[in-house]
Amino acid sequence: MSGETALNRNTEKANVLVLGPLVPDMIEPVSAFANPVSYWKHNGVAECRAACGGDFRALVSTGESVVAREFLDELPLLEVIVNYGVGYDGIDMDAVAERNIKVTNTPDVLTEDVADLALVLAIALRRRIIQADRYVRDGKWESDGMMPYTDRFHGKRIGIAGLGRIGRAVARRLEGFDARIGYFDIARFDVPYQYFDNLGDLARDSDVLIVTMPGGSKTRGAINAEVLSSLGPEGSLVNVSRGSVVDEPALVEALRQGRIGGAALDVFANEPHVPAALTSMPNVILSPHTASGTWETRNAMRDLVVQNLRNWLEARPLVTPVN
Ligand code: 8YV
Repeated sequence: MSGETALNRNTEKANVLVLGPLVPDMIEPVSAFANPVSYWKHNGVAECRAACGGDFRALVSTGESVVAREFLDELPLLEVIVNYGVGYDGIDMDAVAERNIKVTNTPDVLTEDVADLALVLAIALRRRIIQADRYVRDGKWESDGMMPYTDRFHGKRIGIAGLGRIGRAVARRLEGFDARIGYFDIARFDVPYQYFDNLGDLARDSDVLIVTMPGGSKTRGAINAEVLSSLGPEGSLVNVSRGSVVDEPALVEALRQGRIGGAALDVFANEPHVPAALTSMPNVILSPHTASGTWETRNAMRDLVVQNLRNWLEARPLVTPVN
């Protein structure tokens, strides 16, 4: 009997199915009050159920998990989904509502790290930091002399698509760069930034368009061919939200045809798959969905997941419910 199986035979604790893998030390704190079963170590739900000898009351998912109706059908006793991530667009919320399942996420704790990475990507793209590093390593500095000039970042027109928590944290940072900030959202807010009621106009008025809107059916493909053309051949796209928000084939085409200047992407439509065309483009920076991936933030996310789970199992109010 494996260690996990032996642990999970403790029938006094609730069985928790953990999708992932998550942070390495997620399982240990959960083991203190529940029976976690690592989905990725088994072959399907039936095998997980066999490992702990019972059904699951709780599910831990990630920002990338797809929790479809059919999957929920396999978990008839499920009461709560504790998501390790702020975005829960992979969860079928209609199916969740029909089953009266509660969902929690991890807002706030990751906001500042995601905003940091958005700025890092934007500046790296404009100032060609990746190329500069390669220039030195390849000995070009010595052989060819000065590297070609790059584009300025500070003082530029920056468009923020989605002024939620992360969008606002991006805007706060941009104030320090004397940026002219514009934003699009479904509502206008009382903020000192210019409001655009559509993405095309925002893109047209931006040197850099930073995407921070949530994923899901309402925003799918929102950054389409038309928006990209509006951004223009000198414009840069940065995406730290969800791959689904950008029409990826349209982005590849826009880059190929020079209809936009470049893109820095932390998220993709079909992770971890990245379209081959993007990997060969010099004006593209690729990052493996790592915006919240610092020890500090991931530990805080883990703690929030553990607290939500614990509260649920002890019938106390959830810390960060979304429904
Ligand atoms: C992931 C994210 O959750 O918060 C989100 O919505 O996409 C990320 O923080 C993270 O990669 C862990 O899976």
